[in-house]
Amino acid sequence: MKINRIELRHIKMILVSPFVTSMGTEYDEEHIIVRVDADGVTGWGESVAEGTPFYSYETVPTAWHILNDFLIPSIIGKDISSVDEAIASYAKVRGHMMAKAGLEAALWDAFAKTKGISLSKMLGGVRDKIACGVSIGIQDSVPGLIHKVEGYLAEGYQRIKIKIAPGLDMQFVEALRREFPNTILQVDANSAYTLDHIGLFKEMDQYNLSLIEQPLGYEDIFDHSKLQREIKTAICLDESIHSLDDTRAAIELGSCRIINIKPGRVGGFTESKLIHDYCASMNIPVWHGGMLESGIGRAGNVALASLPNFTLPGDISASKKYYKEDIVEPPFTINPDGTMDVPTGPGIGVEVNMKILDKVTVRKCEQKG
Ligand code: OSB
Ligand code: MG
Repeated sequence: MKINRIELRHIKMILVSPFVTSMGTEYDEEHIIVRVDADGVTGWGESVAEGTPFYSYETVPTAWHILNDFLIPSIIGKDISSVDEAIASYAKVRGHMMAKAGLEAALWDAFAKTKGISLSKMLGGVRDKIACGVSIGIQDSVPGLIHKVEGYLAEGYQRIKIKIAPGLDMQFVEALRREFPNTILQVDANSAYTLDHIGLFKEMDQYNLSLIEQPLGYEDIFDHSKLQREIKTAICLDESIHSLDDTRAAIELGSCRIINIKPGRVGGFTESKLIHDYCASMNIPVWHGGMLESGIGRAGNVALASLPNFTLPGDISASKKYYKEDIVEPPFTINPDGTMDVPTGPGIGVEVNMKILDKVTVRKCEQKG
């Protein structure tokens, strides 16, 4: 596949409601859309680097730089026979997982379209529907949160995740468990706590949460092993896991019993699959995280989540949970049973609406081979 042209678009999309976490409040989402034109097909990917370095050190400008100055030059104009070959050509670039993942996603889409198969099939997916959950930001009040949860459960979502931060935790967890005794509940701290909070997490054990996501340091693996030994509830790592090696360290140290896979955080679908397969071999369930993606990134997430060991509902929700207008057609919706259909058409299986994409594009650039 000759890589003829690669285009980057810095996009900015307004969220339907502000997303509050221990890291701050997001009103809109900035990402990079990667378009690869190769041998008559067009592949699309999304780099989930954000406008701020609060979840990850990467930002839209750092990913833009790494893509333009290192990743794209290593493949532009070349004839590439596989995604692995592309990855090998930029393997010496350290880190910058979100930049890499955006380009890799566009290449996977292009290769799947060349073969005329869906991205799900190309990645080894086995499901035609995936289980969906929602991630709810920190709310102003307990009644406000309960109201939101009622709405999502009525739509069919199979599990509820809430964001927590010190002082904004037990009251929400306790109320949700009381109101919704049988709902699958989990919390995400985005690294807002330390080992000084062991008592609080022990207290949380009584609420039968399915997991506690990333309670401690954003690169920590060791302290999480100490916390996991002290509590019954499963810890799930998000921020700390950037590779298969991190995953092995976390599992072997007993730092968590569940892994959140986000292709952007681990450098792409290829590393995601390695982590997925390793976790399957260790009886560690995985689920698909989210980064408030547009429909392009979401399509890739849905395809990856169709692999067999994604046994827990993911942070993959309907387009309308995030944005009034998505940049793909059809937008992603959920079924009454809280599942989402995995697209079956070639590649990502959804069309990009160029009019809406143009509307959300802040700047663009291209390289030609
Ligand atoms: O920690 O999982 C996270 C969004 C942005 C950055 C980090 C996280 C999140 C979410 C939202 O929780 C998940 C989604 O896309 O629905
Ligand atoms: Mg998280």
